[in-house]
Amino acid sequence: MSILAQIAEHLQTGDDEHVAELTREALEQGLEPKHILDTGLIGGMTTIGEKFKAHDIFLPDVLMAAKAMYAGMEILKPRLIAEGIPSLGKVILGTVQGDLHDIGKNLVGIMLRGVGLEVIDLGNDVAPGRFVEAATEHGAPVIGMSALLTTTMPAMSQVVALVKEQGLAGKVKIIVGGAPVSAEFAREIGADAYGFDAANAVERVKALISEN
Ligand code: B1M
Repeated sequence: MSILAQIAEHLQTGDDEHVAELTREALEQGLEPKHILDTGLIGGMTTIGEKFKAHDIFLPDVLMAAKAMYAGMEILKPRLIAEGIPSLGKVILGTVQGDLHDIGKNLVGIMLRGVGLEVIDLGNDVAPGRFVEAATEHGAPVIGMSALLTTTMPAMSQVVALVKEQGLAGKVKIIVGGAPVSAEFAREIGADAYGFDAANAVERVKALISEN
């Protein structure tokens, strides 16, 4: 098995120590950092996303894989930064105001980072204006919001309204998700997309960025 296939394999079992060790070894063998990232780390994470989507694995498996991915990325980071690998795009992410649930939002963030997107994570309990400010400050084309409470879902429509008020509609696209959120709700409030799970969120965000 090639060293990159081994990295992908160990990432899927959440073996962060081996992922770090093999990533270091791959660099020593002269492999390109971007090739190690795309084929080894992102390759492994993509399989994790597919398995999670198919319900073949569960949340703890994804979190373990994410930890292993970070271990490999830590080794590659100095080389990737030095070589100036461009990000696929920026996404502002957060859980809406009044809502402290952040597990799903963090999973979405991990999966987005896994495909090479730059995620600016504002955390949880994020005020509507903060999402819009951050999008302007970072020049991000996408805002992603998560809500787990029916009582906090209206905060999502406040962000959509603010984006329109500030003349950013079309330039800044909005994706919403979370257990009580539906595609119908997303349409009703004028959001650009709805993600039903983390893997679907990745597909939808990539589509929104390519539309811009
Ligand atoms: Co709370 N809670 N909780 N809770 N909690 C729920 C959501 C609830 C459904 C439980 C229940 O009653 N059956 C209920 C909400 C009822 C409702 O409004 N309809 C509830 C309640 C009532 C509350 C409190 C009010 C309880 C209280 O204090 N009386 C309180 C509110 C606090 C607050 O936020 N202000 C509260 C508190 C908490 C804890 C702090 C204890 C904890 C959160 C810890 C944390 O997040 N750090 C907690 C938890 C863990 C849950 C449950 C059990 C699990 C949520 C979770 O993490 N799921 C939840 C019951 C449930 O959902 N079954 C419940 C796993 C996670 C991976 O899934 O977040 O859905 P999820 O994310 C998915 C998708 O939704 C999607 O992708 C993810 C991966 O597939 N997704 C997106 C999420 N965000 C997305 C964004 C996207 C796209 C997709 O685009 C940007």
